Amino acid sequence: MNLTKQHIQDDNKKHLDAHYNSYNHLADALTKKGHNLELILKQLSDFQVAIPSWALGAGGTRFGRFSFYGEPSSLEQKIDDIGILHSLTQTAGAVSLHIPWDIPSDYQAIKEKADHLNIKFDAVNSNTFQDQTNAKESYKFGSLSNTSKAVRDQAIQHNLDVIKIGNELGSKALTVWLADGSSFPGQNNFQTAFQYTQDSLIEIYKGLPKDWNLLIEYKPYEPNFYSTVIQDWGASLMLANGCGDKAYTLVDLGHHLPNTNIEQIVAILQLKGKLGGFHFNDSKYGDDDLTVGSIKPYALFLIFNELVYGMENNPQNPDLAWMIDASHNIKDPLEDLIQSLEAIQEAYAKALLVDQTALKNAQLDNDVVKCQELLQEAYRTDVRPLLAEARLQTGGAISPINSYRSLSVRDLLIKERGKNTLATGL
Ligand code: LRH
Ligand code: MN
Ligand code: MN
Repeated sequence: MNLTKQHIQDDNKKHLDAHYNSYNHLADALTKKGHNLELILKQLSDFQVAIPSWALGAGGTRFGRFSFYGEPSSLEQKIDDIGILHSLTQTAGAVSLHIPWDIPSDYQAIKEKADHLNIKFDAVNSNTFQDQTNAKESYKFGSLSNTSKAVRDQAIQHNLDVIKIGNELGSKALTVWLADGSSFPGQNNFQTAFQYTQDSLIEIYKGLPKDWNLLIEYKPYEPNFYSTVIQDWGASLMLANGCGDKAYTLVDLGHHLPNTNIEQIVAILQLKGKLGGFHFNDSKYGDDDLTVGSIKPYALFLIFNELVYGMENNPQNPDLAWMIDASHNIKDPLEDLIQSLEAIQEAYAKALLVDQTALKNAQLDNDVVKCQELLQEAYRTDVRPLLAEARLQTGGAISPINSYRSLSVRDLLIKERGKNTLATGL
């Protein structure tokens, strides 16, 4: 379907008066407090988040999957869907592919399509947690950490193949997440498994093009429930350091044990120049992959507060690969992604409003109350008009969800693709 700038502009007309009412009010208050609105609007417009190719269909649980009509059934259609998201939000200017779920059949055509929609190819994700059809070796007992050299070699080769695919598309990073671990005590030798993983990652690292990064994701449990080889940021950082300068830790918000202080992890990794990427989602219990900001928006703000501090004070840390890693069973996946993108921008905008100088001074004075007030002053600001203005200025929708609905995007997709489509992936 062709969602043009004109469609969006026409739909914006209904919201313009209300928007300017609230924006002018907010702009006035923020300017009086000394904020540079032009700069904040630019920072918001520049902040682009990759959409994973597997989030565009309705996800499932291990108990069932309920299809959402009009889902994309090819990579081309997935890129089209990201184009829709990007037109409305102006924040989804990248795609992150999972291989082999989304191997392009025609590279030139895919590149042209993405280019036309202003979408870049961000980090590519390898997959050694599922057996692929016709694969010689099985990953049932691990991949890069497997006790069998043949399995490890197959997994290493897969990662090298993924780099090749990403390179053709213009990606600059490989994300490795391993399901490797054990479900029962005694099943694995922890030391051997870790050492094999390090050795395998070094082989993959050697195959990285010069300007590429290796992003190593950690997760404490699932699908293994006794031990996971790369269980936490410490394990990931050790492995990254063992590989070299171009290897970094990737933080997925859902990959922590309850109550972990994620903002502190983020801060220290940036200090050490080792935070490479970020997967956004939200969770109540585990790796729930719920809509960003739907459960713990204040925690997200505190994380962004550290990210903003790091982006301003840690030149030793590279630009981060931002990606949404959420997947749904019950919502329209596009509406869900719009909500996630909005929550990310909201947390980012609030973090940009934190008065860093005043905070530093309050910290020096050990004025604990003032420190909290400064953070909460920013957090309590309703920044939504700022996000809307940033979108409006770049041709997006004042209210992406409302425009998505009033322009009947899903109905048009169903008309085009039919009811019984099934996306690849999760
Ligand atoms: C693992 C994970 C990882 C995978 C994705 C599908 O839980 O977060 O990033 O690639 O989910
Ligand atoms: Mn992830
Ligand atoms: Mn996950």
